[in-house]
Amino acid sequence: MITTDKAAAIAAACFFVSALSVPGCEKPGTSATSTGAASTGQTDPAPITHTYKTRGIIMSLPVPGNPASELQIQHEAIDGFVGASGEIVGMNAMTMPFPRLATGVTLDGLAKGDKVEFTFTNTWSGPAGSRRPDWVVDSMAKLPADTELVFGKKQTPAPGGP
Ligand SMILES: [Cu+2]
Repeated sequence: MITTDKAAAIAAACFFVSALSVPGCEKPGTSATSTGAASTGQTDPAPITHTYKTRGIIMSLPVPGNPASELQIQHEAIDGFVGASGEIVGMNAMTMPFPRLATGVTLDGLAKGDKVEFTFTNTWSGPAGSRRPDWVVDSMAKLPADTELVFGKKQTPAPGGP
């Protein structure tokens, strides 16, 4: 199985890359909303949970008996993706692993190269400044092969911008 640590590390990298192109979001943990909890060292801020719907292409599927295999999807940009600080930072189109499926979600009948529409829920939790993502696929549906997907940049306004 893919460990949560691995998934979180990849997610953090994913988020980091996304944050880089958003002025003002380079250091999510240092925002005014999180410094209070960080300085007191008491209670972690409340988890931030959001569900996203996007489309993509199956790049790889988990193979039974092969712990190194996993579901990877190249997904379209997610404009509304919420970062660790609770602000919308967006996510560019990218390939990322989705190792966890909610109960009842199946990959049966899906093959590499299939186009899909899916939803996933991400929760940021942990201490301010070092929040970790954790995401689970909630639904998965195959799209017609001739569906046109767009793998581009997110359209997320810069914080404080027009
Ligand atoms: Cu991503």
